Amino acid sequence: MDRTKALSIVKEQITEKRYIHTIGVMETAIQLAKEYGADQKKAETSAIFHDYAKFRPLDEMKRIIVEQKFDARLLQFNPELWHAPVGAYLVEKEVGIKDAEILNAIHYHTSGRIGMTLLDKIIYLADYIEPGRNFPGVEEARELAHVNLNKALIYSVRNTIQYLLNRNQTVYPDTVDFYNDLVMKGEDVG
Ligand code: DGI
Ligand code: FE
Ligand code: FE
Repeated sequence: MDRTKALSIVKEQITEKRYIHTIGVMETAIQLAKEYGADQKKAETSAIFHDYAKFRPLDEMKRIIVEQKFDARLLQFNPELWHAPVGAYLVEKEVGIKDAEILNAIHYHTSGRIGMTLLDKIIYLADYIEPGRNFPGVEEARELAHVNLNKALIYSVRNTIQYLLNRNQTVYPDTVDFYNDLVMKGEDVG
């Protein structure tokens, strides 16, 4: 889809602040796609729509998770996780995007998963390091992102898990699986 058209669609779904975040994710994702040889257009489209469902009412998101038979455990974990799979579903249904790689990148952009594709990884990381982000560790993640994609991902997901643990929050199993998968593959080496 044409960039201007895609941005105008998503702009109606989210706040101004979230829209600025979305532009940052888009620019970062295109840059990472260039550096790591991914499809730049798919990176652009995935990034533009990644937070499409961020402001949907919780009861609507809950209903979609149940009806679409998404992982039922989601309902036991932080509702911050819900907009990702729900976004993938709504972007297909309401915007008509059918590309499975793009829909997966949106679906897993918050939790991560075992066997992340290159596009999944780029969207996950671009969301984490876009220029508007400002939290402890983001500078290190930004530097690593342009040196070693997998090292940057391990650093980022470790930082997120530590953040959740420090606040006595739960950690969704797919996030732990994502972390373990990268470490077991030795993908932080090199
Ligand atoms: O939608 P964004 O704010 O751009 O970013 P996101 O989709 O990565 O959402 C991240 C939020 O989700 C962050 O505040 C941490 C929170 N969260 C809660 N439980 C989990 C979790 N993130 C992960 N990866 N795993 C969890 O179990
Ligand atoms: Fe998100
Ligand atoms: Fe985001």
